[in-house]
Amino acid sequence: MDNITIAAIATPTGYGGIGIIKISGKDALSIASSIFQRSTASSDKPKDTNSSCFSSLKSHQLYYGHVVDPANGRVLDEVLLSVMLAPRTYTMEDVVEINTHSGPVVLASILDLVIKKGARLAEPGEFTKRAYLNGRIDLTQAEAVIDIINSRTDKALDIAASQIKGGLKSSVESIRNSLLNLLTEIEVVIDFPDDVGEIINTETAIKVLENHVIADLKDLVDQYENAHILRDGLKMVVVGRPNVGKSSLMNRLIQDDRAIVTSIPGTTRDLIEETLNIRGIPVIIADTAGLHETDDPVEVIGIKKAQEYINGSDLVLFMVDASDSLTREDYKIYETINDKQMILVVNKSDLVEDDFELEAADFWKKIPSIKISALYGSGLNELKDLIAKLTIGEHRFEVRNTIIPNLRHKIALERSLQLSVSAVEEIRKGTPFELIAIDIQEAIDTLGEIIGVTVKEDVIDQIFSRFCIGK
Ligand SMILES: Nc1nc2c(ncn2[C@@H]2O[C@H](COP(=O)(O)OP(=O)(O)OP(=O)(O)O)[C@@H](O)[C@H]2O)c(=O)[nH]1
Ligand SMILES: [Mg+2]
Repeated sequence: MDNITIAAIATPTGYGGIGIIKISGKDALSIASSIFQRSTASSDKPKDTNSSCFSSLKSHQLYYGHVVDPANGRVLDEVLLSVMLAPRTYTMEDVVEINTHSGPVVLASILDLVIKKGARLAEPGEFTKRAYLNGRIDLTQAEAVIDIINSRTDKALDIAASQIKGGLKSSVESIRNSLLNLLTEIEVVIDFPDDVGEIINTETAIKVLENHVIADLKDLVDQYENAHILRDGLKMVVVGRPNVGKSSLMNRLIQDDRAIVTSIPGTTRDLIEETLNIRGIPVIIADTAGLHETDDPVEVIGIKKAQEYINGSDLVLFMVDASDSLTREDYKIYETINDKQMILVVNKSDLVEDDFELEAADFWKKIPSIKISALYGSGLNELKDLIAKLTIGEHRFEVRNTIIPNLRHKIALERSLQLSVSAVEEIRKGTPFELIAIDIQEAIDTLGEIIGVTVKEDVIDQIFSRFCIGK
């Protein structure tokens, strides 16, 4: 990390009430002072700039005044300046935020001035990266910042909020500390091999590993398996042959006329993605081009896109038309998706009798299925219940269970679990402690990757590249 002062527009671009330019670093205050003229309550006219008065500015206070270009005296905006001095700030550096009126031109002009005065444009996530590198937060808390911003449901927000408070961090730290304590004892044994019995009780060591390491690691991995979808979202795709009603269902679910619906087969040619909330699960739903054999070059591309999307999806809604007999094409589509978790959605049930049963091959009977009418909206609640049941099973989401690792954490947790299990086996076998120490050290380092104590530069870069500029 260089220690150049950084700056960025921290609010979304566009027209609005307030826009914020954030400056962080050792020169934040002097840069802000060089373009800010403070006004007193009795006069809202800019006064002469007096940079030295900035030394008297108190931390965590708001100051009223104007941004003025010192080169020509041009007043750019009436602003509020928040001054926050290190270390009690987001980055643990001096931070100044200029609250301006929000418009693309005014924000860009003020940012430009700040850059001219010596700040560098911040990279995506660089403020949060500094908070991490300066030790205010660990890596899981930094990741939670982006999760909070991206939360699409209340539950996703609860999970991210618990992580930003350090819930996952302290669970991982506590497991890591148990391993560190054990390693310290083992290292003493290695130095004084004759006193093994006095220094370490192997039964106690195994108990520590089993009760305070392995059990807790398993819990966290289970939490991921059971509930990560609540945060990461479910990738769901509607597939079927042309004209069965895929776009009608998508529109119904998102309650918007997003996709064009017509009675002409082959209406949808491109892939259309939307997000929605189904029983608290953030769902990304995709409507696809009807799958069938065609020479139409546009449809061919659409069908290829659909097939690629299906491969990366978590759940397929396989739609067939109740008012029409199943065709060879329906079976062909089934062949391409049968390794996926799916729901057979029998649409247009309004056109058939209530006791209608789909005449399908026996092996289809095992697929969870539901009758709906996308046109009239019937069966949609049952469909949502089924989606939730298949996704999070019977697991009830409890607030106390908000510590939910992400995929990066889970991979590291599994690795340290594997190492700890093997350490127990080796201790039982009487393997020399030198060798056991290697496994334990690696388990410690792997847990360190989660919280960012032992982590490679490229992992850090990859995490922060997901951020937006100004965060
Ligand atoms: N009666 C009835 N008609 C429906 C239902 N769902 C869709 N339709 C009609 O079926 C036709 C095709 O609907 P779409 O939603 O465009 O079907 P699609 O599967 O997206 O079609 P492609 O994009 O061509 O693959 C339209 O005329 C819809 O109004 C339903 O539940 N009942
Ligand atoms: Mg369509």
